[in-house]
Amino acid sequence: MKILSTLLLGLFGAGHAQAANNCTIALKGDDAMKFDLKEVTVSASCPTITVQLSHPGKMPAAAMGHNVVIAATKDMDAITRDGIKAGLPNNYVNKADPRVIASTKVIGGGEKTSANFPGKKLIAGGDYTFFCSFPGHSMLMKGKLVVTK
Ligand SMILES: [Cu+2]
Repeated sequence: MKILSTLLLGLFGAGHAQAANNCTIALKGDDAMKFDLKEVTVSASCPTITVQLSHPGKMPAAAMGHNVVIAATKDMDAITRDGIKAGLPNNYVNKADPRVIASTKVIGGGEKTSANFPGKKLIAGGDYTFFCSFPGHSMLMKGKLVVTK
């Protein structure tokens, strides 16, 4: 029993060490208007952070489209409001908005997309949120982006 718990501790320890240097934000957004994760941890020391989004649903982008926007939590509401004005042709993001740290295009069921940004755009310990800026979705489709050094 003692050996087993030591082994488990070892596994958990390794898992945490890996998470500390994570450079990928991988999310799924489905027809139920949900992301599969509520929290993702990335490192500000990553030269490049990759945002990966897949939509395992069936509904088209115009009806149940999803994107991923990375921003400071305090900017989420304003970015979402401006994104609605920008519309679907602009992926519900105002491209000139300096508050948007990163964003993917809007995809529908069966599609995948990704976007990259430098880790240095994030500050370790900062208050960041990932969310979908499709109108009405950020109420449910959001999560905490934890940033380590
Ligand atoms: Cu969405």
